[in-house]
Amino acid sequence: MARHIVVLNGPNLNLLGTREPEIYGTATLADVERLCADRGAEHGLEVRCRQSNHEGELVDALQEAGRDPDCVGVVLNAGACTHTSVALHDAIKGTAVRVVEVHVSNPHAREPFRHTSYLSPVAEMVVAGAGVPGYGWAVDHLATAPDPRSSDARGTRA
Ligand code: CA2
Repeated sequence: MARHIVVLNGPNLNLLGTREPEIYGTATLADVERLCADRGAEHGLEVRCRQSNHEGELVDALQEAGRDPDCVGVVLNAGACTHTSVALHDAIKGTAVRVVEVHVSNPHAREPFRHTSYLSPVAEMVVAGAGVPGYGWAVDHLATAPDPRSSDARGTRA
């Protein structure tokens, strides 16, 4: 099996580029997935993209990624589940899969209910407010940063 990154998008992200361009821009989910695939290819990695409007399917995808030794990590924009989901928090923690949390907008600059993330405490990195390019940086990170779970990486971070 090819070494790969999973790009996982949650509820309503299939609507990207169709409404609220002042918040989310005009790029579509297909554009996001193409960007990630191209960026992964630059690093010699396959990128597998999934989108679901269902929390449980996101949990399943995280568990599958965590079981797969060829999965380098997950780029996760969990959409609104970011702000509600203990199940996603537990899935990330329980599988120890590497996760970069991505948001197109900056939730901290929006309504108070978006200021809490259940995922940030268990994410390796968070990219928020950078628009669609943030997905590419998340792929870059997973492809190039030392795996913090490996003994080689211990002591390399400030
Ligand atoms: O900024 C982000 O990427 C978010 O994860 C997007 C979520 C939102 O609930 C988070 O607070 C921040 C919502 C995704 C909905 O996307 C739409 C895009 C276009 C039109 C309608 C919804």
